[in-house]
Amino acid sequence: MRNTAPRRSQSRWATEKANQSISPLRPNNRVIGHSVVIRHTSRTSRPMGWLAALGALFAPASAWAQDGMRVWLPQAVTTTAPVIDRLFYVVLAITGAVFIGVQLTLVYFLIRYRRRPGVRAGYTHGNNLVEVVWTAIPAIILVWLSLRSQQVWSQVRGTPPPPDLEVAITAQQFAWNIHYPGADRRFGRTDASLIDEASNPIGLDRTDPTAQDDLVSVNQLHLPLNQTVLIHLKAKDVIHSFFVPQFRLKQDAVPGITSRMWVQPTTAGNFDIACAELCGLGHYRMRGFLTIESPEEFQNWLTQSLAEQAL
Ligand SMILES: [Cu+2]
Repeated sequence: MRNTAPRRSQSRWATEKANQSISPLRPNNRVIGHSVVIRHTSRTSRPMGWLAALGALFAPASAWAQDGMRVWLPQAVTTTAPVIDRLFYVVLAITGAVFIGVQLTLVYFLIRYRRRPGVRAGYTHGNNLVEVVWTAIPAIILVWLSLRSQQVWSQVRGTPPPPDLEVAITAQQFAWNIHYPGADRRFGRTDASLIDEASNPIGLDRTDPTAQDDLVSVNQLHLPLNQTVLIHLKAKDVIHSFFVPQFRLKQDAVPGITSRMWVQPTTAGNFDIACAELCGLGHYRMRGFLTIESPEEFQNWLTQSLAEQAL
């Protein structure tokens, strides 16, 4: 017979130790077996707990409401975003139809060929014609999809149309530095030795004549509606990723490489710029603000920001 006495005494010892360590702090707490029963003595803790629970429940709901209560893809606000969406829907329709067809066939076969008394299973060693057909059809679909994807890719990421505006975005831990070239449409010279994190995060050489009308803003990207914008994306320290879901555009910002992408915004509004690459402890707060507005409003913002910068 197994002797369980030592285990019991050990258990009692553990309970007593736990009571000793907990009781002085919380007189109402008790240890039952190995579990601690924590009694809330504060009268305000329960309503606060309910409030916190309600807050946690409504936080995603309010984010959802802010995004126009969408249950599907985010709003598409550039000329190329609907092109990407169309490709997405084509792939979804094909894979969705195949998925439903396969599942229905599976259920039909499960029922039709279920085990029945007196019925022996029939064995088959395959059918060459059927195998050729079910290999050829997916192959044709895949080739067609890759050709279509290539068309979309060259439209979205190929040679950009002549830009109306150019913007340089330099990502850093944990901010987006936005550099506008100003009226002369030429970016001023930048030099890493001139970088001052507080006053000159991109190291713009203010003695350079082309830098005189340049604007550098932090986390504020304003873009004019219906104009083609060429974005030069760089990184100062580690790899970041520029992501605006409404653009359907995500581009890594890699130190030492200038990546180019272009957009033509079609809808005015305020959107978030997210960093989509884990870039350090402050990654979660690397959030930029994108404003798409009419060209007149954009010019006003640019003029006003330049005046504020000169102060
Ligand atoms: Cu980042």
